[in-house]
Amino acid sequence: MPDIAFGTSQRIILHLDMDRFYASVEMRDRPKLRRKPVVIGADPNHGKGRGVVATCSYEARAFGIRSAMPISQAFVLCPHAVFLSPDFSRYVKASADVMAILKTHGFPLQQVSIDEAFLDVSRLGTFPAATDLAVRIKDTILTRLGLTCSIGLAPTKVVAKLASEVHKPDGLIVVEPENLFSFLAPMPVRKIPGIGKKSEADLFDIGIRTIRDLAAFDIQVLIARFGRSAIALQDLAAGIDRSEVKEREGVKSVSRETTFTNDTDDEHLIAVTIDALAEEVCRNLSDESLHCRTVTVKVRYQGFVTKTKARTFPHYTGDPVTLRTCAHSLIRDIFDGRKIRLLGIRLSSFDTCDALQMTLGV
Ligand code: TTP
Ligand code: CA
Repeated sequence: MPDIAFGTSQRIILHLDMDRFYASVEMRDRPKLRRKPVVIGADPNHGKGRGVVATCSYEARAFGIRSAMPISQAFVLCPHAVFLSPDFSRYVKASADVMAILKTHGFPLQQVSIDEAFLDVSRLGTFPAATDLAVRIKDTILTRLGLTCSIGLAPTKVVAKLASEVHKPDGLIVVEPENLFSFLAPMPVRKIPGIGKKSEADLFDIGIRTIRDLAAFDIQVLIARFGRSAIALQDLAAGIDRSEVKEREGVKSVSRETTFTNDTDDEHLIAVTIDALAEEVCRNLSDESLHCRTVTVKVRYQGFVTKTKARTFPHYTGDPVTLRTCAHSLIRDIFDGRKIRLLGIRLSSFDTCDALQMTLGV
């Protein structure tokens, strides 16, 4: 039976998150970029570019640039930044190198994204021992790979993840059981996984702003207003989180999407774009030695209406021709003649769980 976290937990969870990951790989490999505002993402095209920012250096963040921001806005904020298109194969390699270092310690490992993983280091027995390990991991990643990361150590996964965020870059925050609640209490409720913009606004309406407010609120009132899910949210607010580090939860999908420079209904351009996207996702699939069963095509029309259509094969395949042909047939099924803004392809249902979830959209 897993421990409950608050106060009595014996669990020690380590969460590692690489700092400004894609930008760090670029700056490591091209020293001239260091200390400069570097933006990885779509082509800004002198301010007319239509994709988004994948990530950026902290120097670029000082100008207000953020992940997922339109690249045109990033260009306005800092026109003299160095804008680079992503080179995913190098990020995937760096990610694999980081995960290999984490694996050497023999603790249960759950990779949750390209640059993020949990380790269950409870076996070490004490937080000071776990802290020593965290220092060693940070040191190894820096000396062997030339990259920095931030680590959180805590009795639960949710708190370990929050802890890794608070002191970026190159952070190490340890939240021992007795400090769990004082760590969580002042944070905005939005920090709790499962509370998005909408729930945050609903909670604000009844005067709940911080995690402390949520933990102390009458649960019956919360249930009446938000349903049974309020119980789990209040548990998380009290530091109770029984979720375990799941070793085999890895890759769920490999995807790639692109925004057209001008919205288009040109069938030739659409077909060529599908070819290029298919080639890229198939390359990622083969880099990771994966086979998949499901192909999903996504179309965003002018006005942002988005449609997806998927097909699942009875057998696993890594064959680029099969996957590309499938993508073409899916796009024929959903293309209704309207002008398209964005096209994407996702491959999923893998035959191995050894890799990572990657959304390679810019
Ligand atoms: P994050 O860990 O969210 O961000 P980061 O590593 O760039 O920065 P931080 O130091 O704050 O952790 O994402 C990891 C990588 O995933 C990021 O380097 C690029 C990619 N990514 C996108 O492509 N689009 C996105 O919207 C986000 C958030 C990340
Ligand atoms: Ca990161």
